[in-house]
Amino acid sequence: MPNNALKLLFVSTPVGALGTGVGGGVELSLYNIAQEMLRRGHSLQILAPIGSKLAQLPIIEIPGNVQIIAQIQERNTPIMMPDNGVLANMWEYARQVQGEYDLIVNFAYDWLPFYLTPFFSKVIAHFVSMGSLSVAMDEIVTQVATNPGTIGFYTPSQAATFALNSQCTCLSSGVDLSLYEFCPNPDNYLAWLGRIAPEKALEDAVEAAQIANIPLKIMGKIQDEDYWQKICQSYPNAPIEYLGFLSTTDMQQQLRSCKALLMTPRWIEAFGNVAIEALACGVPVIAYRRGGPAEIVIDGKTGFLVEPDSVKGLVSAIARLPEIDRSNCRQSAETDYSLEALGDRFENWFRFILKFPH
Ligand code: HBI
Repeated sequence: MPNNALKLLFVSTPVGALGTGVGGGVELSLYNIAQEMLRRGHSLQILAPIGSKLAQLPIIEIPGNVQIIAQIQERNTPIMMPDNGVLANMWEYARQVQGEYDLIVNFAYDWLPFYLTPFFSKVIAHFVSMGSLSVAMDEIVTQVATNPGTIGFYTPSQAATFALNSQCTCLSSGVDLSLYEFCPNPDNYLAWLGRIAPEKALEDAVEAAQIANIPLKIMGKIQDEDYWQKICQSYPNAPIEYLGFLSTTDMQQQLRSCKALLMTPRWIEAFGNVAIEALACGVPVIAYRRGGPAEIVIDGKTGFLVEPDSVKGLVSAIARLPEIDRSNCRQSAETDYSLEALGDRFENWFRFILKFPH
Protein backbone atom coordinates (compact mmCIF):
# COMPACT_ATOMS: atom_id res chain seq x y z
CA MET A 1 0.00 0.00 0.00
CA PRO A 2 1.51 3.45 -0.85
CA ASN A 3 2.45 5.27 2.36
CA ASN A 4 -0.23 7.93 2.04
CA ALA A 5 -2.90 5.32 1.32
CA LEU A 6 -6.15 5.71 3.25
CA LYS A 7 -7.88 3.05 5.32
CA LEU A 8 -11.56 3.54 4.45
CA LEU A 9 -14.75 2.12 5.94
CA PHE A 10 -17.84 2.57 3.71
CA VAL A 11 -21.22 2.11 5.42
CA SER A 12 -23.95 1.34 2.90
CA THR A 13 -27.59 2.35 2.47
CA PRO A 14 -29.80 0.21 4.76
CA VAL A 15 -32.81 -0.07 2.43
CA GLY A 16 -31.75 -3.33 0.87
CA ALA A 17 -28.84 -5.59 -0.03
CA LEU A 18 -26.32 -4.08 -2.47
CA GLY A 19 -26.76 -5.53 -5.95
CA THR A 20 -30.54 -5.79 -5.75
CA GLY A 21 -31.26 -2.33 -7.19
CA VAL A 22 -33.32 -1.27 -4.15
CA GLY A 23 -30.55 1.22 -3.34
CA GLY A 24 -30.95 2.85 -6.74
CA GLY A 25 -28.28 5.30 -7.82
CA VAL A 26 -26.37 5.29 -4.54
CA GLU A 27 -25.66 1.55 -5.05
CA LEU A 28 -23.94 2.31 -8.36
CA SER A 29 -22.11 5.27 -6.84
CA LEU A 30 -20.84 3.22 -3.89
CA TYR A 31 -19.67 0.46 -6.25
CA ASN A 32 -17.82 2.86 -8.57
CA ILE A 33 -16.18 4.87 -5.77
CA ALA A 34 -15.12 1.68 -3.91
CA GLN A 35 -13.65 0.16 -7.07
CA GLU A 36 -11.75 3.36 -7.85
CA MET A 37 -10.35 3.70 -4.30
CA LEU A 38 -9.06 0.10 -4.39
CA ARG A 39 -7.50 0.72 -7.82
CA ARG A 40 -5.60 3.66 -6.31
CA GLY A 41 -4.13 1.47 -3.57
CA HIS A 42 -6.34 2.51 -0.64
CA SER A 43 -7.67 -0.20 1.67
CA LEU A 44 -11.41 -0.51 2.06
CA GLN A 45 -14.14 -2.45 3.81
CA ILE A 46 -17.86 -2.08 3.08
CA LEU A 47 -20.57 -2.67 5.73
CA ALA A 48 -23.82 -3.67 4.00
CA PRO A 49 -27.00 -5.68 4.64
CA ILE A 50 -26.86 -9.48 4.39
CA GLY A 51 -27.15 -10.68 0.78
CA SER A 52 -25.11 -7.75 -0.56
CA LYS A 53 -22.92 -8.69 -3.49
CA LEU A 54 -20.94 -6.26 -5.65
CA ALA A 55 -18.48 -8.09 -7.90
CA GLN A 56 -15.31 -8.79 -5.91
CA LEU A 57 -15.66 -5.88 -3.48
CA PRO A 58 -14.79 -6.51 0.23
CA ILE A 59 -18.21 -6.55 1.91
CA ILE A 60 -18.90 -7.33 5.58
CA GLU A 61 -22.54 -8.46 5.68
CA ILE A 62 -24.52 -7.17 8.65
CA PRO A 63 -27.84 -8.76 9.73
CA GLY A 64 -31.03 -6.92 10.65
CA ASN A 65 -34.28 -5.51 9.29
CA VAL A 66 -34.03 -3.11 6.35
CA GLN A 67 -34.94 0.55 6.72
CA ILE A 68 -38.11 2.09 5.29
CA ILE A 69 -37.28 4.11 2.15
CA ALA A 70 -37.25 7.83 2.89
CA GLN A 71 -38.95 9.08 -0.27
CA ILE A 72 -42.37 7.60 0.56
CA GLN A 73 -42.55 9.45 3.86
CA GLU A 74 -44.01 12.90 4.46
CA ARG A 75 -41.85 15.89 5.36
CA ASN A 76 -42.93 15.74 8.99
CA THR A 77 -42.95 11.96 9.41
CA PRO A 78 -41.16 11.10 12.67
CA ILE A 79 -37.90 9.11 12.37
CA MET A 80 -38.76 5.42 12.47
CA MET A 81 -36.43 2.54 13.30
CA PRO A 82 -37.48 -1.09 12.89
CA ASP A 83 -36.60 -3.55 15.67
CA ASN A 84 -33.18 -5.14 15.15
CA GLY A 85 -32.57 -2.60 12.36
CA VAL A 86 -29.67 -3.25 9.99
CA LEU A 87 -28.91 0.51 10.07
CA ALA A 88 -28.33 0.46 13.84
CA ASN A 89 -26.43 -2.83 13.58
CA MET A 90 -24.11 -1.48 10.86
CA TRP A 91 -23.31 1.61 12.92
CA GLU A 92 -22.75 -0.41 16.10
CA TYR A 93 -20.25 -2.50 14.13
CA ALA A 94 -18.64 0.70 12.75
CA ARG A 95 -18.34 2.08 16.30
CA GLN A 96 -16.47 -1.04 17.41
CA VAL A 97 -13.97 -1.09 14.52
CA GLN A 98 -13.55 2.67 13.92
CA GLY A 99 -10.00 2.64 15.34
CA GLU A 100 -8.79 0.53 12.41
CA TYR A 101 -9.68 3.21 9.83
CA ASP A 102 -8.65 6.75 8.82
CA LEU A 103 -12.14 7.71 7.67
CA ILE A 104 -15.69 6.38 7.77
CA VAL A 105 -17.94 7.21 4.77
CA ASN A 106 -21.73 7.11 5.20
CA PHE A 107 -23.90 6.38 2.15
CA ALA A 108 -27.23 6.16 4.02
CA TYR A 109 -29.85 8.85 3.65
CA ASP A 110 -30.93 8.29 7.26
CA TRP A 111 -31.01 10.28 10.48
CA LEU A 112 -29.04 7.86 12.70
CA PRO A 113 -25.51 8.08 11.22
CA PHE A 114 -25.71 11.87 11.23
CA TYR A 115 -26.90 11.91 14.87
CA LEU A 116 -24.12 9.48 15.91
CA THR A 117 -21.35 11.56 14.27
CA PRO A 118 -20.25 13.52 17.39
CA PHE A 119 -20.24 10.28 19.45
CA PHE A 120 -17.59 8.73 17.16
CA SER A 121 -13.89 9.34 17.77
CA LYS A 122 -13.24 8.82 14.04
CA VAL A 123 -14.35 11.46 11.53
CA ILE A 124 -17.32 10.55 9.29
CA ALA A 125 -17.84 11.82 5.72
CA HIS A 126 -21.53 11.82 4.73
CA PHE A 127 -22.43 11.37 1.05
CA VAL A 128 -26.03 12.61 0.76
CA SER A 129 -27.71 10.85 -2.15
CA MET A 130 -31.07 12.66 -2.49
CA GLY A 131 -32.49 16.16 -2.19
CA SER A 132 -34.29 17.41 0.91
CA LEU A 133 -37.13 15.03 1.86
CA SER A 134 -37.91 15.64 5.52
CA VAL A 135 -37.59 18.21 8.27
CA ALA A 136 -35.77 15.76 10.58
CA MET A 137 -33.13 14.98 7.94
CA ASP A 138 -32.74 18.67 6.99
CA GLU A 139 -32.12 19.52 10.65
CA ILE A 140 -29.57 16.79 11.34
CA VAL A 141 -27.72 17.35 8.01
CA THR A 142 -27.50 21.07 8.78
CA GLN A 143 -26.19 20.27 12.27
CA VAL A 144 -23.44 17.95 10.96
CA ALA A 145 -22.56 20.43 8.18
CA THR A 146 -20.90 22.60 10.85
CA ASN A 147 -17.96 20.13 10.68
CA PRO A 148 -16.20 21.72 7.67
CA GLY A 149 -16.66 19.84 4.41
CA THR A 150 -18.01 16.61 5.91
CA ILE A 151 -21.23 16.73 3.86
CA GLY A 152 -20.98 15.73 0.20
CA PHE A 153 -23.71 16.00 -2.44
CA TYR A 154 -23.95 15.02 -6.09
CA THR A 155 -24.94 18.45 -7.46
CA PRO A 156 -25.44 22.11 -6.52
CA SER A 157 -29.18 21.90 -7.35
CA GLN A 158 -29.50 19.00 -4.91
CA ALA A 159 -27.49 20.88 -2.25
CA ALA A 160 -29.72 23.93 -2.76
CA THR A 161 -32.75 21.96 -1.52
CA PHE A 162 -31.12 21.93 1.97
CA ALA A 163 -31.03 25.33 3.64
CA LEU A 164 -27.35 24.91 4.46
CA ASN A 165 -25.50 28.16 5.17
CA SER A 166 -22.07 26.46 5.26
CA GLN A 167 -20.23 25.45 2.12
CA CYS A 168 -20.65 21.87 1.03
CA THR A 169 -18.83 19.63 -1.45
CA CYS A 170 -20.47 18.67 -4.76
CA LEU A 171 -18.92 15.47 -6.13
CA SER A 172 -21.00 14.81 -9.26
CA SER A 173 -20.81 11.16 -10.30
CA GLY A 174 -19.09 8.84 -12.76
CA VAL A 175 -19.22 5.42 -14.37
CA ASP A 176 -16.76 2.83 -15.60
CA LEU A 177 -16.80 3.90 -19.26
CA SER A 178 -15.20 0.64 -20.36
CA LEU A 179 -18.51 -1.12 -19.55
CA TYR A 180 -20.49 1.04 -22.01
CA GLU A 181 -20.18 0.53 -25.76
CA PHE A 182 -20.81 3.42 -28.17
CA CYS A 183 -23.57 2.77 -30.75
CA PRO A 184 -23.68 5.12 -33.76
CA ASN A 185 -26.84 3.77 -35.41
CA PRO A 186 -29.77 3.13 -33.05
CA ASP A 187 -32.88 1.02 -33.59
CA ASN A 188 -36.30 2.62 -33.42
CA TYR A 189 -36.61 2.43 -29.60
CA LEU A 190 -36.69 4.79 -26.65
CA ALA A 191 -35.46 3.82 -23.17
CA TRP A 192 -36.45 4.57 -19.58
CA LEU A 193 -34.23 3.46 -16.68
CA GLY A 194 -34.64 3.64 -12.92
CA ARG A 195 -36.51 2.55 -9.84
CA ILE A 196 -40.17 2.23 -10.85
CA ALA A 197 -41.72 4.52 -8.23
CA PRO A 198 -43.99 7.61 -8.28
CA GLU A 199 -41.19 10.16 -7.87
CA LYS A 200 -39.73 8.94 -11.19
CA ALA A 201 -42.97 9.62 -13.16
CA LEU A 202 -42.57 6.73 -15.61
CA GLU A 203 -46.17 7.41 -16.76
CA ASP A 204 -45.00 10.55 -18.59
CA ALA A 205 -42.45 8.55 -20.60
CA VAL A 206 -45.06 5.90 -21.44
CA GLU A 207 -47.50 8.56 -22.64
CA ALA A 208 -44.80 10.28 -24.72
CA ALA A 209 -43.77 6.96 -26.33
CA GLN A 210 -47.43 6.28 -27.16
CA ILE A 211 -47.90 9.70 -28.78
CA ALA A 212 -44.58 9.47 -30.65
CA ASN A 213 -45.47 5.87 -31.53
CA ILE A 214 -41.95 4.63 -30.73
CA PRO A 215 -41.55 1.49 -28.56
CA LEU A 216 -40.20 2.17 -25.04
CA LYS A 217 -37.82 -0.24 -23.28
CA ILE A 218 -38.26 0.01 -19.50
CA MET A 219 -35.51 -1.28 -17.17
CA GLY A 220 -35.11 -1.08 -13.41
CA LYS A 221 -36.41 -2.44 -10.13
CA ILE A 222 -40.18 -2.29 -9.56
CA GLN A 223 -40.13 -0.51 -6.21
CA ASP A 224 -43.91 0.17 -6.12
CA GLU A 225 -45.94 -2.67 -7.61
CA ASP A 226 -49.32 -0.85 -7.38
CA TYR A 227 -47.84 2.14 -9.18
CA TRP A 228 -46.56 -0.12 -11.99
CA GLN A 229 -49.91 -1.88 -12.30
CA LYS A 230 -51.68 1.50 -12.47
CA ILE A 231 -49.44 2.54 -15.39
CA CYS A 232 -50.12 -0.72 -17.25
CA GLN A 233 -53.88 -0.26 -16.74
CA SER A 234 -53.85 3.43 -17.72
CA TYR A 235 -51.90 2.80 -20.93
CA PRO A 236 -53.02 -0.68 -22.13
CA ASN A 237 -52.00 -0.02 -25.75
CA ALA A 238 -48.75 1.83 -25.13
CA PRO A 239 -45.76 0.31 -27.02
CA ILE A 240 -43.79 -0.62 -23.87
CA GLU A 241 -41.77 -3.61 -22.78
CA TYR A 242 -40.47 -4.14 -19.24
CA LEU A 243 -37.07 -5.88 -19.27
CA GLY A 244 -36.55 -6.12 -15.48
CA PHE A 245 -33.60 -5.02 -13.34
CA LEU A 246 -30.58 -5.98 -15.44
CA SER A 247 -26.85 -6.09 -14.75
CA THR A 248 -24.93 -3.10 -16.12
CA THR A 249 -23.62 -5.24 -18.99
CA ASP A 250 -27.06 -6.49 -20.01
CA MET A 251 -28.69 -3.09 -19.43
CA GLN A 252 -26.21 -1.21 -21.63
CA GLN A 253 -26.64 -3.84 -24.36
CA GLN A 254 -30.30 -2.78 -24.52
CA LEU A 255 -29.75 0.94 -23.86
CA ARG A 256 -27.00 1.56 -26.43
CA SER A 257 -29.23 0.80 -29.43
CA CYS A 258 -32.00 3.24 -28.35
CA LYS A 259 -32.65 6.60 -30.01
CA ALA A 260 -32.81 8.36 -26.63
CA LEU A 261 -33.21 7.93 -22.89
CA LEU A 262 -36.26 9.69 -21.42
CA MET A 263 -35.79 11.09 -17.85
CA THR A 264 -39.02 12.25 -16.26
CA PRO A 265 -38.27 12.96 -12.57
CA ARG A 266 -41.22 14.40 -10.63
CA TRP A 267 -38.82 15.31 -7.79
CA ILE A 268 -35.47 17.16 -7.70
CA GLU A 269 -33.32 14.24 -8.91
CA ALA A 270 -30.07 14.52 -6.97
CA PHE A 271 -28.03 13.41 -9.97
CA GLY A 272 -29.44 10.81 -12.35
CA ASN A 273 -26.71 8.18 -12.85
CA VAL A 274 -28.78 6.72 -15.68
CA ALA A 275 -28.12 9.92 -17.66
CA ILE A 276 -24.35 9.37 -17.75
CA GLU A 277 -24.86 5.66 -18.49
CA ALA A 278 -26.83 6.70 -21.58
CA LEU A 279 -24.29 9.34 -22.63
CA ALA A 280 -21.51 6.74 -22.24
CA CYS A 281 -23.32 4.63 -24.89
CA GLY A 282 -23.76 7.66 -27.17
CA VAL A 283 -27.48 7.82 -26.35
CA PRO A 284 -28.95 11.34 -26.17
CA VAL A 285 -30.88 12.21 -22.99
CA ILE A 286 -34.25 13.95 -23.06
CA ALA A 287 -34.93 15.16 -19.50
CA TYR A 288 -37.14 17.52 -17.55
CA ARG A 289 -35.19 20.71 -16.76
CA ARG A 290 -35.07 19.90 -13.04
CA GLY A 291 -32.32 18.83 -10.62
CA GLY A 292 -29.25 16.78 -11.57
CA PRO A 293 -30.15 15.98 -15.20
CA ALA A 294 -30.41 19.73 -15.94
CA GLU A 295 -26.72 19.98 -14.95
CA ILE A 296 -25.69 16.96 -17.02
CA VAL A 297 -27.50 17.36 -20.36
CA ILE A 298 -26.15 20.05 -22.71
CA ASP A 299 -29.39 21.20 -24.37
CA GLY A 300 -29.25 20.65 -28.14
CA LYS A 301 -25.81 19.00 -27.96
CA THR A 302 -26.09 15.82 -25.85
CA GLY A 303 -29.88 15.80 -25.64
CA PHE A 304 -32.74 18.14 -24.80
CA LEU A 305 -33.97 19.77 -21.60
CA VAL A 306 -37.77 20.01 -21.48
CA GLU A 307 -40.23 22.05 -19.42
CA PRO A 308 -40.83 19.96 -16.29
CA ASP A 309 -43.89 17.62 -16.37
CA SER A 310 -44.63 18.52 -20.02
CA VAL A 311 -45.32 15.33 -22.00
CA LYS A 312 -45.81 17.51 -25.11
CA GLY A 313 -42.30 18.85 -24.50
CA LEU A 314 -40.95 15.29 -24.43
CA VAL A 315 -42.70 14.49 -27.72
CA SER A 316 -41.34 17.56 -29.55
CA ALA A 317 -37.82 16.80 -28.23
CA ILE A 318 -38.12 13.24 -29.56
CA ALA A 319 -38.86 14.69 -33.02
CA ARG A 320 -35.63 16.76 -32.84
CA LEU A 321 -33.34 13.78 -32.10
CA PRO A 322 -31.79 13.77 -35.62
CA GLU A 323 -30.16 17.10 -34.64
CA ILE A 324 -27.96 15.31 -32.07
CA ASP A 325 -24.54 13.89 -32.99
CA ARG A 326 -24.30 10.77 -30.81
CA SER A 327 -20.51 10.98 -30.61
CA ASN A 328 -20.93 14.24 -28.66
CA CYS A 329 -22.82 12.23 -26.02
CA ARG A 330 -19.99 9.73 -25.58
CA GLN A 331 -17.43 12.57 -25.60
CA SER A 332 -19.24 14.41 -22.78
CA ALA A 333 -19.22 11.22 -20.66
CA GLU A 334 -15.48 10.80 -21.24
CA THR A 335 -14.76 14.44 -20.38
CA ASP A 336 -16.77 14.77 -17.18
CA TYR A 337 -17.94 11.39 -15.90
CA SER A 338 -15.05 8.92 -16.06
CA LEU A 339 -14.13 6.81 -13.03
CA GLU A 340 -10.78 8.60 -12.85
CA ALA A 341 -12.48 12.01 -12.61
CA LEU A 342 -14.85 10.61 -9.98
CA GLY A 343 -11.97 9.07 -8.02
CA ASP A 344 -10.06 12.38 -8.03
CA ARG A 345 -13.08 14.26 -6.68
CA PHE A 346 -13.72 11.74 -3.89
CA GLU A 347 -10.05 11.34 -2.93
CA ASN A 348 -9.67 15.13 -2.75
CA TRP A 349 -12.82 15.30 -0.60
CA PHE A 350 -11.53 12.63 1.82
CA ARG A 351 -8.13 14.32 2.15
CA PHE A 352 -9.76 17.73 2.64
CA ILE A 353 -11.82 16.38 5.54
CA LEU A 354 -8.79 14.63 7.11
CA LYS A 355 -6.83 17.90 7.05
CA PHE A 356 -9.12 19.39 9.68
CA PRO A 357 -8.68 18.40 13.35
CA HIS A 358 -11.84 16.57 14.39
N1 HBI B 1 -34.20 5.66 2.06
N2 HBI B 1 -34.22 5.54 4.38
C1 HBI B 1 -33.54 5.55 3.23
N3 HBI B 1 -32.19 5.43 3.26
C2 HBI B 1 -31.44 5.43 2.12
O1 HBI B 1 -30.20 5.31 2.18
C3 HBI B 1 -32.11 5.54 0.87
C4 HBI B 1 -33.51 5.65 0.88
N4 HBI B 1 -34.19 5.75 -0.27
C5 HBI B 1 -33.54 5.74 -1.58
C6 HBI B 1 -32.09 5.58 -1.49
N5 HBI B 1 -31.43 5.52 -0.32
C7 HBI B 1 -31.32 5.49 -2.77
O2 HBI B 1 -32.07 4.71 -3.69
C8 HBI B 1 -31.14 6.87 -3.35
O3 HBI B 1 -30.32 7.51 -2.48
C9 HBI B 1 -30.48 6.82 -4.67
